[in-house]
Amino acid sequence: MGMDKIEHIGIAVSSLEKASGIYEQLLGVKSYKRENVVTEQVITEFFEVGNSKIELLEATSGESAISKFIEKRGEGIHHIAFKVADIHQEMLRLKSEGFTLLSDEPKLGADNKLVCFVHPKDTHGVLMELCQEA
Ligand code: CMX
Repeated sequence: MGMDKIEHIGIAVSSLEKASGIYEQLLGVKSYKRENVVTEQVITEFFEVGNSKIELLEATSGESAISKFIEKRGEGIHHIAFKVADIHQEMLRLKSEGFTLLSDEPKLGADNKLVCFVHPKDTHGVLMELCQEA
C-alpha cells in the first residue's frame, strides 16, 4: 500500500507546438508519444526522463480542466502523478483518510493508465493523480 513512485509531472501549456520543442531541448530527448485524450479534452505529449516522465497538456476545448487552469493560474505545473500497484485499494485508503477523490471509479486516462485525481484543496494546493497501468 502507498504510492510507488512519481510516475510523471503534468505541465499545462497553451501551445503544445511551442512547448514541445522547448522541452525536447531542455531534456535532451524526443517525446515518445502524443495522444488526444478525448474524455479529458486534452492533447498530451510524454517525455521519458530516467524512470519518470514529463507530460505536457494542451486543452482541446474551453471546457477542459487545462483551459480553466491556464485562465486562472497561467501555464505551469498542473499535477503530480503517482504510480500505484492497486488503484482501487489506494482510492479506498485515501477516502478513509478523508481525502476528496475527483471520481468514484478509476477512469481510463492518457498513456494507457487507469487514473484518479485527489482535490488540490486537500493537498495544500497541488492536484495529485494516482495511476496504474491499464
Ligand atoms: N492544481 C492546483 N490547484 C488547482 C488546480 C490544479 N491543477 N486546478 C484548479 N485548482 C484550484 C483553483 O485555482 C481553485 O482555487 P481557488 O479556490 O483558490 O480559486 C480551486 O482549485 C477550485 O477550482 P475551481 O475552478 O472551482 O474548480 P475547477 O472547476 O477548476 O476544478 C479540479 C478543479 C481540480 C477539481 C478539476 O480540474 C478536476 O477535476 N481535475 C481532474 C481532471 C484533470 O485535471 N484532467 C486534466 C488532466 C488529464 C490528464 O492528465 O490526462
